[in-house]
Amino acid sequence: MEQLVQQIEDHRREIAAAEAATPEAVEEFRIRYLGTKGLVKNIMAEMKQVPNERKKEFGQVLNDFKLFVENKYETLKENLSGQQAADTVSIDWSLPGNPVPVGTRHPLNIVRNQIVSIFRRLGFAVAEGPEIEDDWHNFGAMNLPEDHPARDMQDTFYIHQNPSWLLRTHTSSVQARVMESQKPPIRVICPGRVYRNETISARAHCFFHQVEGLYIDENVSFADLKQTLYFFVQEMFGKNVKVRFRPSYFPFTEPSAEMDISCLICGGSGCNICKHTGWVEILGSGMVHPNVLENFGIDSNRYTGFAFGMGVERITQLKYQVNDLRLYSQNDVRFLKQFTGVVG
Ligand code: 2NM
Repeated sequence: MEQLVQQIEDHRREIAAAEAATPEAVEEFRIRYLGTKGLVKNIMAEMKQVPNERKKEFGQVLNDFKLFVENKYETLKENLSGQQAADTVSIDWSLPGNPVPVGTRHPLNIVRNQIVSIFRRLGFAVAEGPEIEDDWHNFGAMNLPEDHPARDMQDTFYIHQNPSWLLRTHTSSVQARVMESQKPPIRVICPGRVYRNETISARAHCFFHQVEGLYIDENVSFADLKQTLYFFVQEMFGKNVKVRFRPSYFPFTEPSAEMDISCLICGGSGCNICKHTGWVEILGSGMVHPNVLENFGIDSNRYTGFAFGMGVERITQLKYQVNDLRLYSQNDVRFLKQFTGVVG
């Protein structure tokens, strides 16, 4: 009998360490230890070899062992169903994922990129500069006299702490910095935000976006200006659009011209957008004033250049019929999402 008790102890250790990860393994455990031909039944059959006076004592050991094996079996079953619940209830791997909302490019950035890419194809490089400028780069170097109305507090934002600093009113200040640091030939475009002190309405804002261009070399003529800007308009608005130049005035160019295109809405027959003229203004341009060139030590007898400036809001309005400037900065998704998928 001592031998039998020892055997039971060995089995106990083996069973305590048993694991079952699948329903099949749990069933195998049941058959092996608790089945009709299983270990527990076999050991019980040994009872007849135990002397009568020790049968009661051995019966206790056997009973204990049987309960132990049954408990183990229940534990293995419970572990298995807990694991299955975790697998099936909390995560359904077949469900689609939560969509992450993706933003869209801002219409002004789309159009800015389109403008920039057209001029880059013509060999223009992109130049950028600071939005907080000094008087010289924004006004002085651009041939604006001290008493020019654009310098007035009403039109320009000056920095309170030091009024020799201001928010640039055009990106010509970037071109000033290019002329300061590079020698001709110069061929740059300057996209960026500019600031003007205006009352906010559907037609005016205290800031807007510009792309200005500058081309300086020997023998640059007004014909180059016209052909370059005509190419730009055809790429931007299509081959059927007509253009015209009207004489104008800017302190930094001489001669100066404003460029109109035939109205995209009515095709030239007259509508509200073109105020029944058939034409809409899109940019200002001119031959760089000799004073501007000389301000940067560029010999105006040897070099000539043309320059132009356009408002990105204006081009976007014409291209996408945006009729209220405020829409550009109100962050209204109903407006912005209309440009989903527009390339630029
Ligand atoms: C415009 C119209 C005409 C312009 C001139 C210059 C520079 F740097 F050459 F002096 N930059 N941009 C210019 C000329 C800008 O905007 C309506």
